[in-house]
Amino acid sequence: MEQKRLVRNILRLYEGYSLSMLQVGTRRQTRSIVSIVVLSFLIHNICGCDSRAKSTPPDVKPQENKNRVDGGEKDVELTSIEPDDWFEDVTSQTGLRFQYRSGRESELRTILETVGGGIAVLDFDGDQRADLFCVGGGTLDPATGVPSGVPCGLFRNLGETRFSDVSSVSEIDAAIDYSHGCVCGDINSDGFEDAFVTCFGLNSLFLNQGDGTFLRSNRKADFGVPRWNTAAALADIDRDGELDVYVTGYVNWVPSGEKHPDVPGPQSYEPVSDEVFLNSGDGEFTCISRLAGIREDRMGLGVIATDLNNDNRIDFYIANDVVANHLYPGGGGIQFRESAELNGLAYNEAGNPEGSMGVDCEDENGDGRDDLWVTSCKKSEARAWTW
Ligand SMILES: [Ca+2]
Ligand SMILES: [Ca+2]
Ligand SMILES: [Ca+2]
Ligand SMILES: [Ca+2]
Repeated sequence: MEQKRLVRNILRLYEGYSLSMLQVGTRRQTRSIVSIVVLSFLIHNICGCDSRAKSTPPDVKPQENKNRVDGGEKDVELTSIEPDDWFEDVTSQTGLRFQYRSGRESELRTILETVGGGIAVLDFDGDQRADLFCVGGGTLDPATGVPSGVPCGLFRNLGETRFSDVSSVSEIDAAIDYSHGCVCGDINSDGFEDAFVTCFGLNSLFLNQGDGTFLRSNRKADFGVPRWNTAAALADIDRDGELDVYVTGYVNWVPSGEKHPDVPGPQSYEPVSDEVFLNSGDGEFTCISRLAGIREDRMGLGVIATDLNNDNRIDFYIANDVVANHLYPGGGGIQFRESAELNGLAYNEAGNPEGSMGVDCEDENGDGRDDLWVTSCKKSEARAWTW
C-alpha cells in the first residue's frame, strides 16, 4: 500500500508521461498474490486525453463528487475528495529526472508512438525503501519506421523523498528493444527483486545480482518470438513457488516509413494474442498460452493478477483496447476459461467495449474484496467495478 501511494504521488514528476495505470512488483513475501504490470499511455499527445494530475487542487464539493463505484443496483458513494489527497509538486527536491521516449519526433504518426511506458516500484537493494524502475521506450527511424530502444532507468530511494539515479552503476541501462511495460518480482527466487520489461520486439528480464547490479538475461529467457508486447503480470499460476509470467500482446503493426496524417487505430491491424509462460525455476520458461486457454483475438494493454473472488486462486483481468476486456478466473490447474462477459466485466453499462488502457485493483469500499479500476481513452470514461 505504501509503495502504491508513493508512486501515485510521483506520477506527475514525469514530463512527457501520462500514466493512466501503474502497478507494482510486490514484496516477495506476498508474491503469490499480486505482482503486476505497468503501462501508461501518451494518448494525450495524439488523441487529446490527458490523465496527468493537475497541480492546483480543484474545488471539489461533496455534492459534485462524480466518483462512484458502480455496484449495480446499489451504487456506492465514495468519500469526498479532501485537499490533502491531491498532489504536491516536489520535483526539484527528489532527484527524479527521467523521460520516456515514444519516437513521435519522427512525425510518422505510427500507432507505436501512442502506447507509452510505465514505472514499476521495487526494493532492489532491500533497504525497505521503495525504488523506481522507469521504462525508456524508444525512437523511430524516420525513413523506415524501425524502432530502437532507449535504456531504462533506476532510481534508488534515499529516504525523505530523495532519489539517486543508479541507472548506469546498476547496469539497468543495457540496450534493449523499444519498451513499454515493466513488472518487478523475485523471478528466480534468490531473494532479490528482478525486473521484467515488455517490448516491441523481444522482452527483457533483468536479474538482480544482489550487489546493486542487474544482469540482462540471455536471449533464451526472452519469452517468445519478437512481437508487440505491452504489459505483464507475475503470479505463481501452478503453485510451484516460482513466479510465472502473463504478457499482453497488442496488434501486428509492421514498421514502415509511411507518414500517416492521423494515427491509425488498433482496428487497422490484426490482434496479437496474450502469452503465458510457466517458470521452471532453472531459468527456462515454457509458453502455455494455448494449453491455458488464452484467447487470441484481443488487443491487450494492461493486465492485473490478483485473487478477485477470494478463492485463493490467482485471477487475471486484462484491459483490451477497443474490444471486450478479459477475465480469467483461476481454477484448479493451469487452464483458464475466459469469463468477463459472464461476470459483467467485459463491456460498459451500454454493452459496448471500451478503449481500455490500463487496470488497477484495490479494495475501495472495504468489503474485503478487490475492486477494479480500468482506464479508458478519449471519449470513454474510466470505470470501476466492485466484485
Ligand atoms: Ca530500496
Ligand atoms: Ca531475483
Ligand atoms: Ca509457478
Ligand atoms: Ca480467484
